Amino acid sequence: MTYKTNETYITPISAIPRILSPVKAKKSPEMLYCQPVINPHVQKGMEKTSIELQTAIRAARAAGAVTLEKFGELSLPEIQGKNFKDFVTEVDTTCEAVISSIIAESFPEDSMLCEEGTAVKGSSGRTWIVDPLDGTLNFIHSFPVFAISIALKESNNELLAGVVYQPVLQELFTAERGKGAYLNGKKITISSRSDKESFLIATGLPFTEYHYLEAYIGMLKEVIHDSAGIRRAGSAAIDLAYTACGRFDGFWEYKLFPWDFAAGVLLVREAGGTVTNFEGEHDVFQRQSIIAGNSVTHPLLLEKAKKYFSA
Ligand code: 2AM
Ligand code: CA
Repeated sequence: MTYKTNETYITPISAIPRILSPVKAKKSPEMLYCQPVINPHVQKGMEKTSIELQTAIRAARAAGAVTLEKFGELSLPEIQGKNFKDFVTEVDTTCEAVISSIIAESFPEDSMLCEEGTAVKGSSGRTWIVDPLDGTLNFIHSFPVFAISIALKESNNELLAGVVYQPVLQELFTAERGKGAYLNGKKITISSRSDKESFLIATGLPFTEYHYLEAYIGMLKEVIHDSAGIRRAGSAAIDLAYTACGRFDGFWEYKLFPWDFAAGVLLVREAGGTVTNFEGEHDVFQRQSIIAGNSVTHPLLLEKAKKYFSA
């Protein structure tokens, strides 16, 4: 059940089916995590949002409440190795169950592709792409940089809607195709910086596959020279959201999955930025590499990616 007030939508954690949630609430979380959600309809300058975006926001908020219940309190048995250095926690799987049930209830015809394995084949041609907890390693280490990422794409791979929600900071990044990108209801735009000396560039380091380590280091060295600084936050969804709102001037990473970048790609594009893969192609779902930036940083990073990564 979602309560609606003049200014806010509130999803109490009790509204999440308990059967989906092995995470035990210790102290009445209803009030603790009833974070005010800015009602998209009452935000000045924000065009009326679709029912799809509203649903994605509701799902992201519900999952965010689950993460906050457990943040800083994970015990070892709750953490499993998915692959080498790739972890999954009970929180990832609970969040995924919460999000997928909310989406499936509202859009039973749509397909779903989720990081922890929930896969639904629908008839509509549209696909929800979900990362229930992006930055799991950070979450495990109580490093408060993680997000929920939910996107909706059409069968031609064009993105329709995207949400990246950072529960600790209560930052909600939203975008719909053709309607701009927003942070907590305020319109955001890509950075306008154009001088190398001031660029803050985000990236992701290789962590499991090392065959491209030399190429990556080669590119990294050049970007170090061509920027004020580099950041490795550990969540591609947040890197892209921060690029969309101008905190970062650009972002590049190799070997990402659709759930890591789908929502963030729409955020950057709707904020006026450019996103391609390392080949410069617009359809980012064809490969696993991402470059995002403004009219100066995107070409700069693309040129270096082509130099170091083309065979
Ligand atoms: P995840 O937390 O959802 O798995 C950043 O490099 C991206 O890689 C993140 O979006 C993160 O998504 C993923 N990732 C998976 N394992 C990682 C690891 N050991 N270190 C850093 N990032 C990891
Ligand atoms: Ca991820």
